Amino acid sequence: MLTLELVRVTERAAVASSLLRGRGQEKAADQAAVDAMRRELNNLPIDGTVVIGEGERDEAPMLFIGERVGTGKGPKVDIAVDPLEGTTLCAKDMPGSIAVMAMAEGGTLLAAPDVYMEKIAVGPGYPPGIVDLDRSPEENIKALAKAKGVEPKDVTVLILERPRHEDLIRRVRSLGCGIRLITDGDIMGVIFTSMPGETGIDLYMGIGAAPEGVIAAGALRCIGGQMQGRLILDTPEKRERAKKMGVTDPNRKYELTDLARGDVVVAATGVTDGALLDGVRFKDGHVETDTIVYRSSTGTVRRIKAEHRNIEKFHLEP
Ligand code: VTB
Repeated sequence: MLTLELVRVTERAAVASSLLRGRGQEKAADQAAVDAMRRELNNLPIDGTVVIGEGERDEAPMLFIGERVGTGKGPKVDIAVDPLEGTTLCAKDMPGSIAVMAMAEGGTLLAAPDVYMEKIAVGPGYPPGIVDLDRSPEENIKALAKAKGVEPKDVTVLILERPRHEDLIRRVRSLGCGIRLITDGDIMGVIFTSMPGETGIDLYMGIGAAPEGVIAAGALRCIGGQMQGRLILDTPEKRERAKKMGVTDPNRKYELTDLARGDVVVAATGVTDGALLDGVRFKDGHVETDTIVYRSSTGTVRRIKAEHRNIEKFHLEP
């Protein structure tokens, strides 16, 4: 039942932020998504705690880490939200921004601080441990190619386009691989590896944000891909912040099931058009949304195209 409820939450957040597509206002678009998501979350029959949110209590007025959401009458669950993933993509009306959240059994999602995380992810069907953060990019690509029965040059890697990845990109290219560079949105970047047939992506590598890593892990748990993550805690301040959130070993390499351990449901709705999801469309008399939902306990992936006619419920006034 809660699977569908979750879809409603990301749909509403997507519609709210889609009104600000292409307006160059990252903060306003994000705020619209946050407001809508929080309003809908608080209608759900859950006793939820935000473990991945908009920030720590003193920096985020809403959906802060530790905030209780839901009616309080229902299962104890962990909530991880990224109300508008890819705020810049939305502000520039570029492909790939989504409204996304994960819900899991209480205490089973890693409460990751908002720091960087080194990540590696591959889709399903490979032997366990096929790639590893402790091995070089070259070793990982060669191992993956061998398991896939292709040459390294036939492996396609997705990497965030950032100056910090210059060396990684050079090394991956030196094997002849194709690289899909994305400017933002590495939750979808990781998820893409789980559907190589649809997306053409075999491997995700590089450094993105840690909270996004946990949400992406939730989706991979459903399909059975592999992922590892390691927090980048390169200052005493970050180590302290992580420690307060329960991270005892700052160098720990997290496996997929350390990032998202229990039953987890992840829902993502397109805000702008993307490779996997269409953006929100305003039609005569109704609004259309496109959502994908992953449920780990059954491995079900649902695609939900919705036409919303009760649009007054969306609080569409700017
Ligand atoms: C990535 C990307 C996000 O943050 O996680 C990135 O997927 C990492 O941070 O969409 P930098 O932008 O500092 O490199 C986002 O771009 C925004 O949260």
